[in-house]
Amino acid sequence: MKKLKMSMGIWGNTNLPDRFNVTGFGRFVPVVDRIKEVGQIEGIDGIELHLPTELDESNADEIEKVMGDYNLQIVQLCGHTWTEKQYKHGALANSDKKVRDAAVVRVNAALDMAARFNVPISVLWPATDGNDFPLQSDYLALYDRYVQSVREILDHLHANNYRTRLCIEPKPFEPRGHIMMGTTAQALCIVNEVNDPNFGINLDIGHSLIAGENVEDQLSLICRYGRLYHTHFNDNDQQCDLDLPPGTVNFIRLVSIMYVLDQAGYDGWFGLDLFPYRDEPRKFIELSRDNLRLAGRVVELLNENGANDLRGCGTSGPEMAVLIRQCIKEAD
Ligand SMILES: [Mn+2]
Repeated sequence: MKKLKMSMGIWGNTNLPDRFNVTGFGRFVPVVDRIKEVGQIEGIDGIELHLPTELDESNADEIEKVMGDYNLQIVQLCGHTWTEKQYKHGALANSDKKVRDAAVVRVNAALDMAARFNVPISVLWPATDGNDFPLQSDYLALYDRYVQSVREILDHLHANNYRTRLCIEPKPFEPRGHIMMGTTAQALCIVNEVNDPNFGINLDIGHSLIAGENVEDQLSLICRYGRLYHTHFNDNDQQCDLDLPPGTVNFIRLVSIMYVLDQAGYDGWFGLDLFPYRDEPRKFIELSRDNLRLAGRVVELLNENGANDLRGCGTSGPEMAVLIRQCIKEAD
């Protein structure tokens, strides 16, 4: 099997408060120790972080050294635009130009740091751009301002000849009641409008699931336009964004996702966006790695056993279900 390149978002392997327990059930782990923990886990070769929360000028040298010690690379660096008070009513689409400008400066700073570490991906998550109350926000204006901010960021990126690719990560709700561009196709619509080779999609599987989406359809649509630049893997039961290890809620769905990625020739990273509120992060990471590998082996067996022909005709639902079951048994 082709080796799966996996990266872990290091916001997940530390203490994780929730809104009902703002002190969390775990213990705070310093960033460098989180990176070391990831580095010790076989099969995880990359990390994902935020600037300035987890990486900034003050600790960049130290992080560079630790990454060298563990042979890790930074796969994704995201400019944090939702944790400070000024962003409570939005960031890149905020109605206040000063706040919007601050968000652009923040993303640009992440891109500047990304250049130092040759980071391939930088995520844009419109976390607080949206609405809670009906008619609270003018969406025509939100889209105008969001696209304008993205164009300014891309101008900065190209003016510096950066190679990092900027990705929208759509999510339908939480923290806002509605987040703008909440579905995959909405994000893709804006990506296609901006039409820049350094601007694409990071599909977070869990976000797509809570939007009620059929993930294999969404991935196929993004790949149709060549805009799938990154992925975030996790699982949930389509009620809330639980960020459980991929394949733990619905393993067959994970197989279907991996099948479509293989079919599309996806050669990017398999990011892990996990929130182990109550469990050991290491268990979440290892379970995720093992489930991704198992699903990958199932996909290989499906390919060897005629899944493509069965699927091509679109008339063999029960036969495909049996084949998937047989391949899971054989792979495990
Ligand atoms: Mn994510």
